[in-house]
Amino acid sequence: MSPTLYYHPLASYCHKVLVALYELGTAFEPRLIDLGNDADRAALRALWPMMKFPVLNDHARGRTVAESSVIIEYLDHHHAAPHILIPRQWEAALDVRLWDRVFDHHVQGPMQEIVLDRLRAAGGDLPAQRAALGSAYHMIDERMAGRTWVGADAFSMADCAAAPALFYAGTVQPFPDACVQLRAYFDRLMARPSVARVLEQAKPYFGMYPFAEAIPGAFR
Ligand SMILES: N[C@@H](CCC(=O)N[C@@H](CS)C(=O)NCC(=O)O)C(=O)O
Repeated sequence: MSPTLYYHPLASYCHKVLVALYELGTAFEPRLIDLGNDADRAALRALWPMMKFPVLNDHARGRTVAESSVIIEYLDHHHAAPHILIPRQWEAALDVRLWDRVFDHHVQGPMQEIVLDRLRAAGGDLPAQRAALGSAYHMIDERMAGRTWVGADAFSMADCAAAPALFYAGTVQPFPDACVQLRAYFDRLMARPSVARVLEQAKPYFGMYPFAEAIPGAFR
């Protein structure tokens, strides 16, 4: 029996896990959660009281797994050809985990605060969050010098985290022109079939996104 993924097609942390599932070729049952629906909220709460998605329910192993990075570690471990997304070599794995954290905390974090501010119509300028994104962009740009993927030589969990983080962050705070390596990395990520598939599935929901007008035409 395939695991069930509780998710929403628009949600950036769900994108991260969907990219991993498609990279690994893991069969799963998608269970869309509408947070405006009481029954869906109750289903999510029963699995993960923090009420955040994605959550993976692996019925066959009797295990519920929350937190996008932990879900990817779990999938990578149990996949028939494990250690595709997290390298077996310890030092290399450490780099992947570091860059995964960078994208979650220093790109998704400030990006989500800016998005929430617009959702609440609070009208804040949020200079600290914008400055944090600017610092992250420059650090990623430097990291990408001479590299194809951010965490390891091959596509890894860090790239799964980078794709949705940069996709949505670019709509709230454009990448500086000078960050040519970051821009080239973003284009490589968007061209990756797993990422393109996730964005294609998100398309019908983009109208719900408060910065929908800033999503590049190629993805709408
Ligand atoms: N640290 C969590 C973050 C998950 C998260 O924030 N998910 C968002 C969607 S992208 C969510 O559940 N939002 C609904 C809410 O906060 O009510 C992870 O990595 O999975």
